[in-house]
Amino acid sequence: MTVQQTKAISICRLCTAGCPVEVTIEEGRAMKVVGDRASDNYRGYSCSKGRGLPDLHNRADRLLQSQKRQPDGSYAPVDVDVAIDEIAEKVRAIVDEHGPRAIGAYMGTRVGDHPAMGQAGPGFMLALGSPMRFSALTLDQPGDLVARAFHGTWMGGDTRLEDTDTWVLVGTNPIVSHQYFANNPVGRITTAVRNGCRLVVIDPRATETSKHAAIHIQPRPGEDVTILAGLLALLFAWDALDHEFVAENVVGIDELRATVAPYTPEYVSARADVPAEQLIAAARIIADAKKGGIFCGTGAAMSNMGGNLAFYLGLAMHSLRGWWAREGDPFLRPNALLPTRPSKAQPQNPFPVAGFGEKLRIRGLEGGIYGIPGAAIFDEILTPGPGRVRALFNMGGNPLMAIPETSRAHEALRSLELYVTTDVSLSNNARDADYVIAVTMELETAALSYSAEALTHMHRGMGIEEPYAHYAPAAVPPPPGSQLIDDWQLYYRLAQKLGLQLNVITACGLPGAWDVAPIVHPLDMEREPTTDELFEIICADGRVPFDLVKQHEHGHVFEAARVVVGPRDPECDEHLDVGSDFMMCELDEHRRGHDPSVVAEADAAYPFLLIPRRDKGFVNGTGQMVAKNLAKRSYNPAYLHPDDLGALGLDDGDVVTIRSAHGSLVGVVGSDPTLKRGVLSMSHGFGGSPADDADPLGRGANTNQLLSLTAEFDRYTGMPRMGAVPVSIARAARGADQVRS
Ligand SMILES: Nc1nc2c(c(=O)[nH]1)N[C@H]1C(S)=C(S)[C@@H](COP(=O)(O)OP(=O)(O)OC[C@H]3O[C@@H](n4cnc5c(=O)[nH]c(N)nc54)[C@H](O)[C@@H]3O)O[C@H]1N2
Ligand SMILES: Nc1nc2c(c(=O)[nH]1)N[C@H]1C(S)=C(S)[C@@H](COP(=O)(O)OP(=O)(O)OC[C@H]3O[C@@H](n4cnc5c(=O)[nH]c(N)nc54)[C@H](O)[C@@H]3O)O[C@H]1N2
Ligand code: SF4
Ligand SMILES: [Mo]
Repeated sequence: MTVQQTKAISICRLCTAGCPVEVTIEEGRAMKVVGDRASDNYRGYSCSKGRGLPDLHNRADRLLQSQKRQPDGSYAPVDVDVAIDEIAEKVRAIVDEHGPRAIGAYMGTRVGDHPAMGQAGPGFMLALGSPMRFSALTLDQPGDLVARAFHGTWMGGDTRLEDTDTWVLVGTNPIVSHQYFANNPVGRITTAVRNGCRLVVIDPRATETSKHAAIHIQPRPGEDVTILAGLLALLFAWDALDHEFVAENVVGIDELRATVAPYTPEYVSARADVPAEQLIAAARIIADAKKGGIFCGTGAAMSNMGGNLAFYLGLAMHSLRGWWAREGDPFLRPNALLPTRPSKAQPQNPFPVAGFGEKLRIRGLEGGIYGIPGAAIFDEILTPGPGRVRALFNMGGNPLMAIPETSRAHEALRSLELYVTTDVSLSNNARDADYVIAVTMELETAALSYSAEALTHMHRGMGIEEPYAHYAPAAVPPPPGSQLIDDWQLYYRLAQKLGLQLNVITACGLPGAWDVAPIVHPLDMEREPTTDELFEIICADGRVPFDLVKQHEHGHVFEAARVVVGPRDPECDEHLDVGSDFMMCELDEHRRGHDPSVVAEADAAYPFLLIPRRDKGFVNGTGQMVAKNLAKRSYNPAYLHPDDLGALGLDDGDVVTIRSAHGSLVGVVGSDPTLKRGVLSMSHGFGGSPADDADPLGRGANTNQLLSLTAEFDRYTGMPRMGAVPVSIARAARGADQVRS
């Protein structure tokens, strides 16, 4: 008997690329996923993670029912409505006694799975009146927002990669991460390079992306600021500025020139361990490029406490070279489902970074343009006194594993009066929760390209470049016998039970930058909307009517919605600032505070620098089983250069103890000839709970055990050092893989 197969179109939301996919379905189960060849914007592109969606959905440990922790620590199924009633009662009691600040939320990457979560999650917190909305954003690349605040924004946006002479990529590997050029990064980069674009890649590892580079600078980790300042110093020395653009739009030139001047090729070469000629050759490419771009990524952010200065110097390079899109150029990321924003060939002044957000009780941190520092979450839970966070809602993240200092995470989460999470398995993080609400997965719920589009506001270079939109209904039903809800329904129903009004806010800008008046749509709190009804409201003020979007099964680039960059307002008197006092002070301090003898001493105690990396098979803590199918192993190797392995007397696969000044882990080494010597490259998102036995060859190890939230952190975002972390590596004592981590 042949099993009948059907096909459906959906959108993969595992990463921010949002590729349209074709799902092959048998008996209600997703069996196969491929890129949708009928898509006009992605043209069949997908990656191994997306093609692994069936593995994710059909996983053996899939949660079919919500769970409640029992007094003995075990979990028992609970009816979801009963769970929501109980949670609402507990929230009410905590708010009555301690006020809304006692309720916190943490937003992670899986919030992107459900477009409505971007509204329902924060909307619930807003309605409660709690400012304690933490997110992974401040443990990622908050420097992007901070830098834009100090520099100002160009209202015309970026130039399209394919139209440029060069692109500089600092600590980002878009061919794997899809963070930039997301609708087929490998195809787009290959085409651009073939047409004459010369890539400059700065990365301690030879990556999938650096293969396409005209110049690959392979520095000591954590020296991005040094290198970028060195490149800028050369541009000044050669007078390679776009003088016309600078005269009209840019201030702070003299300050920047003076501050980068000491970053000579000799200084940069010695400090960052790169050949001076290579730096000069890279600067030559940049100086010669009439059109170009620069993107920084997590490599630059993790190693520089969020990367404020690295991202800022990147923007300064853009502005000195006049690389921004000009009048008549295509206006990238014009939005389709969201309202548009003005597109003019003119600058918008810098805007405040902080000083307007919630004051935190620890380390002098406060909220700002980046939200609330995620790095403060555990201390806000553990520090006694008024304002203490007593209940936490985890919205699609993994606070246990993704935030530095895992032992503190475990302690904090366990100390909560109420910890509620949504999840699709009883994950390491879920096993700290009082309630685990079992939710639908991507293919089981309707999809919309809205989340990818909204990212335009969050991070320069993300978002959808074309006026493209896509809606797809659920492709498969939830698993038989399950009782699942969509993540957003948890927050709608809680709001309903607590008598709160939820709103959808369609127009959104950046406070102080794109001052778009919010358009607020109150939801009907009597009758729960369907996901589609909610989408309709979310798209109510969009540029392309939702009905029209729905008519295009494969998604569509709406030609009529294309925008070109408009002219400058004659009365515009705003500027981009490349010499911000704060940033120049930090840049000066970056040089003055550097003492080679202190570095040498640290190198002697901890001879390797740990850096992060993304891998093909998983996104942070999601998809490890896809990775296993691809790589035939389920752990995250601690990659070292083969010569370093040799010098340590280690072989690929040996179990080692890795120590930093702050903690240790038991890991498994892997050989990686693409690495610079002295670098330990390891992915996060692996490992068990601190309550579990170490399992380096099974679940892998969690690099956040090696990090400290307090030793070094950014004064604004609180982001701690998460890259270029000094570590030592030694063969583990026998049986170390059996002991507790
Ligand atoms: N496959 C996959 N895709 C993902 C994710 C995933 O886990 N897996 N995660 C998603 C998320 S949450 C994010 S934020 C994005 C991140 O996207 P990216 O920032 O592009 O992340 P990576 O691909 O790790 O690229 C970072 C690069 O920085 C290099 N690096 C490390 N330290 C340094 C340093 O000190 N200086 C410099 N110059 N380079 C350094 C690393 O070797 C690595 O090649 O990716 C997203 N996409
Ligand atoms: N050491 C170190 N730490 C890092 C980083 C690093 O490079 N190094 N990167 C940082 C970055 S860039 C980011 S963005 C953060 C990511 O931080 P988070 O977003 O907090 O971490 P994730 O692992 O993505 O969390 C996703 C969790 O959701 C659950 N889950 C899986 N599938 C689903 C689903 O379909 N629905 C729901 N509701 N839940 C699901 C799983 O428990 C999974 O662990 O990590 C940060 N932490
Ligand atoms: S994981 Fe990202 S790049 Fe891969 S198919 Fe899904 S959306 Fe596309
Ligand atoms: Mo991220």
